[in-house]
Amino acid sequence: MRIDVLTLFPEAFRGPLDVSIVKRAREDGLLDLHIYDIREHATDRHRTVDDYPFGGGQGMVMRVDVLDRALEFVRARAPERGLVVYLTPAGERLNDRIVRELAAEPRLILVCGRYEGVDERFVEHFVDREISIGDYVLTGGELPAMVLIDAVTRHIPGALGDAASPEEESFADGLLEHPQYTRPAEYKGWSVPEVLLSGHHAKIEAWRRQQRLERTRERRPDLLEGKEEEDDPG
Ligand code: 4FV
Repeated sequence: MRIDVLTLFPEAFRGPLDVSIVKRAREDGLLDLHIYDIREHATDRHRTVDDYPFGGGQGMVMRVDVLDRALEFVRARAPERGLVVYLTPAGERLNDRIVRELAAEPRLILVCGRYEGVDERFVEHFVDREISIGDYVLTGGELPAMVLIDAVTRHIPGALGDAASPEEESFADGLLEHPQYTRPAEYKGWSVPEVLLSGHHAKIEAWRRQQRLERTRERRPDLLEGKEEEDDPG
């Protein structure tokens, strides 16, 4: 999978994507990640990428002409067309279903906004999907882009190593994860649920499913809407 990122702060991407699973996915050629500086495509001698909003108001807006040139440049770097994703609080709320959809694309081009965002004509004419990581305002789209890259990389076949698969995890079945325990079996008088030490796999799986259902009911009943009927049509 190829992911291209358009940003005003390429240096922001150093670090979080250079460790552990994402680092190995890049080393193993499973993820081909490229970071591009939008400012490279400004044409005036002050290399301006933003301007005052028409109609007044606070802050600055990123220029459509600079973004268009930057996108055109990036598009030409690889044969696949690439799905253009703009990270914005006004986008679809990122969830497991959307992560899996994006992970199925051969190429993503992520656009990171700054200031008050980008000129709407760029969104209208060049963006395929607008994605939000949550209902709060950040200083830039860079962190949301890294969240998306991390989540999508886990679904690239082989990225989690052959042991683990994204199928056996939170949200895979629309439920929250069951609680986890490891050694020491006893700590400060706190023990581990007996069933987990029983070696009885069927009982362990039944207990874990019950835990996933209970925790989801308590913490995220919204995730169960339309699901309960599905499970026990009784
Ligand atoms: C954001 C979010 C987000 C808005 C103004 C960048 C900022 C600034 N992106 N999910 N929440 N973006 O807050 O995706 O340009």
